[in-house]
Amino acid sequence: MRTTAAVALEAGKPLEVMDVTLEGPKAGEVLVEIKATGICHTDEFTLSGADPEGLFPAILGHEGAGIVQEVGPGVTSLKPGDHVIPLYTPECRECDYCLNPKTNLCQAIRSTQGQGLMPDGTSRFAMTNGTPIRHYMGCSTFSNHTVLPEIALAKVRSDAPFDKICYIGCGVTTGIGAVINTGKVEIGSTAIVFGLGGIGLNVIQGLRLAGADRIVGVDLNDTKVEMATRFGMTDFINPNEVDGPLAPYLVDFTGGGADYTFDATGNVEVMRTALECAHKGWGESIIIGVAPAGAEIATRPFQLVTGRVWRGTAFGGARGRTDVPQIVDWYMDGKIEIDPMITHTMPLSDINKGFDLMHEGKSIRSVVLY
Ligand code: NAD
Ligand code: AHE
Ligand code: ZN
Repeated sequence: MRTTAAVALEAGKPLEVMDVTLEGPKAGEVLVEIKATGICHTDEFTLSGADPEGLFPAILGHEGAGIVQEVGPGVTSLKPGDHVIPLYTPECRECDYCLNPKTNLCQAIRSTQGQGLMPDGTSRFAMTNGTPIRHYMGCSTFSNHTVLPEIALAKVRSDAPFDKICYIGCGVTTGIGAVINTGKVEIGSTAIVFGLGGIGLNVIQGLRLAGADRIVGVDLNDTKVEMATRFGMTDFINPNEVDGPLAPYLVDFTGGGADYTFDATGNVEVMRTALECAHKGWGESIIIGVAPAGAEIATRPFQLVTGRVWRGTAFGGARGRTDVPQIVDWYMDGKIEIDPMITHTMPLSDINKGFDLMHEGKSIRSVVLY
């Protein structure tokens, strides 16, 4: 079939909206009509050329929601008409990783996914002249139609609005999951969140849900304060207004350091600060941000010897087919909020404006509506 997609032709160039060809679903695969997709900083990271796994031409996008159009042979858990959220972290429920309760990192299709290919090692997308186009994070939601493995789709209730629940495909689940699944934050905790964007705000909302007492937000951009406060931030620090090193300042500000700190910036210097302002003896620092190719984290080992813990989280530790439908229910039941964070919407033809708004620090989430 033909469909319309925003194609990343090369690193550092705007996306180009064009007709592409899409092969139908093979065994174990599903054709989905995407109805809405968010633009996450990770899409920008890959488009910029900073992603060691970045391949071009590719159809980016990994934060979508849509409707099943067709299923390939052997698909049993989905049927045409089902509402779904694509999962860049699939859940096969059979691999060693899925069977180990300590991780959500299903590895059933990770190697082909990282090469921008379907599990059989081929792409379903091509230019109209036949040039193959790579998939991205197994999702490629910047296309009106896409094909995914059955294990990479969460079936969700049909009364939930696509233009809001698409955000659960990455940002909402990542931020809330980092608190609930990865940090297992206790009631009464003190936390510091670095980066108050589409992910950091959901960390804040997760901390409020978990019953944290003090939620300190850190960002270079003062315009993020209003939204962060609305979601539960109790204190704000702009590092540009702090004299001297930030970590000791934050240790002092929190009366000895935070029980939990979160990096949602992707900056390795910030990650170091986040570790070093975690409380001596027990503070945990959780890396969410994705750092560019070649970047490395550093600290004095003494920081760990004296009890701080450095951890990371992908997709908030969530097992998508199991957890995502539940998070959709939380949204529909009013337990979590999404709508105010979707600051901009646009048609696919204007998708590059979404990237511009992100670069300018003017948006929290831009959502493309098909
Ligand atoms: P965003 O652009 O919406 O937000 C980033 C925020 O960080 C902005 O408010 C910006 O002002 C702030 N910031 C930048 N540099 C800073 C600094 N030095 N100090 C303090 N604040 C600073 O991005 P996002 O969509 O929220 O994504 C955040 C990060 O999380 C990205 O690196 C993204 O790739 C990553 N991410 C990771 C996962 C995962 O599963 N681990 C999932 C989604 C996104
Ligand atoms: N490809 C990059 C790493 C990118 C990365 O860390 N991706 C996160 C999700 S970011 C969503 O916005 C992730 O889940 N990683 C786990 C995985 O298996 O990819 C690189 O550095 O190579
Ligand atoms: Zn993302």
